[in-house]
Amino acid sequence: MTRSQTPAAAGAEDFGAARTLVFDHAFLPDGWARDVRVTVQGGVISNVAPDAAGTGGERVKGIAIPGLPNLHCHTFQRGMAGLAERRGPSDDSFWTWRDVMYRFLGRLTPEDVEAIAAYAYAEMQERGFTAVGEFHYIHHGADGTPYADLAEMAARIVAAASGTGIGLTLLPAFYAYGGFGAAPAVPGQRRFLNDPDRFLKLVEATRAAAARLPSTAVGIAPHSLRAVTPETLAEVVKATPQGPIHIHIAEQVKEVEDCLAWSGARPVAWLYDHMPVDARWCLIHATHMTGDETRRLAASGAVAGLCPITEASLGDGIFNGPDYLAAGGRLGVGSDSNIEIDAAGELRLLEYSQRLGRRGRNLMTTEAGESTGHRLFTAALAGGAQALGRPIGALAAGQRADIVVLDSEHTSFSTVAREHWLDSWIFVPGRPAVDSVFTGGVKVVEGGRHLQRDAIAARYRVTLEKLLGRLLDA
Ligand code: NGQ
Ligand code: ZN
Repeated sequence: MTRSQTPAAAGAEDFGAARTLVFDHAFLPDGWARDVRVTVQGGVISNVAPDAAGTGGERVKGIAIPGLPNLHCHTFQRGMAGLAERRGPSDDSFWTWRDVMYRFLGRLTPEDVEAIAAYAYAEMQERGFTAVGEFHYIHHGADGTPYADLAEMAARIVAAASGTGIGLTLLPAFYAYGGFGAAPAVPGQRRFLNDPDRFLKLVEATRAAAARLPSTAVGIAPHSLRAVTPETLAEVVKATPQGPIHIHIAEQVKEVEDCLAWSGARPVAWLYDHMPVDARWCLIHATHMTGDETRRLAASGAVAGLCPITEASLGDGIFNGPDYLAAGGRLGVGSDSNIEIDAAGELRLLEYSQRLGRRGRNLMTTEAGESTGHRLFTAALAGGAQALGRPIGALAAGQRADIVVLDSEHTSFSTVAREHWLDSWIFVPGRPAVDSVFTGGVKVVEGGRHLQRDAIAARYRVTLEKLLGRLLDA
């Protein structure tokens, strides 16, 4: 099967005439407003006017909020969700999960990756995410041989995003070694490997593939300190003067111990001692930090990329949220392994994990009287937009028209005043609350269902049947 030709379903790149949408309610940068007229041109908001009832435009029932950026995703892992939840022969851990994950990805063809990505991206939009940062590391064929087009897999990600309408920041991962100190890679990592030269060619080829979906941003993602050496990390960062830089860091205790044994420093401290970490950077997980590391991350202006559902699933630990917020740190959320895709759910677990660890409540706040939902949501909008390098994160002129509309008849909203709506959306889940979604001003979800759901789900089902049949035979 060739790459999907699905015309942007989605039409996220509909550069046609201006379109005017009028929302019953909308969450604007300075708070809630009624009868909000949003004018969209070329996928971007050109004007926002509150109290605009009766001035024309398409009426949209419900509560409009900016779509949340999903800043960290390995989309293919959606296809193995639930398949590593069985006790193994020895103690299960992040590392035994990783073995299952490597076994799964060893089977994936480019067609499979595209089919799984399309399904996950459609689901993201149904659950409140309108842009995704794809931390992309399956580059080569199963034996490690590059495809004829070095960016074949990246092109599949672009095709999937294009067919669903989700906004994309593509982050090709640089992966050169199997562990700290240039340890050799294991066979399960063959598909990820490049030296700096070939990686930089891959980034160029990725930019060419991304140009097919004009709003796509491209950055780089040194996979982790485990997968690079100081020299190769410095080389790829130096050769990439623009765009986001994402890296997994300090997710597991073993990783911190191995880093200490290798360098005498903890991962986050090592990174700050050796690299020019600034607002272009997004540190994924940063679970295990000292107070000093927490303050350095906050002061640098980098974003902490938190993935609370995956971090719970993998047994990583709990991010030091309250101290980080008190130090003015920026954060965003990601669906990472995609075992559960839900924007509100990530924010909820970010707060609940703090409550469980610290035995308190409303911990991801700094001011008395502050709404926890409001703080989490606005922080993750700003941090997510920064980390994805995209003009998103607010219903305001100049931003992409990526808008999630909540069902105003849902009891989470219909029974409470609007200053509680974000808390209700995040903390009172029940029936899914997303009604419609617009990306680039074009409707992609209606009645809680992606408009292409049936075709995308059918292809996904066939793909999984093929893959899991083979996995069971293995
Ligand atoms: C990944 N995922 O690259 O998919 C990683 C696991 C690793 C998370 N860390 C593999 N959640 O870190 O080596
Ligand atoms: Zn990850």
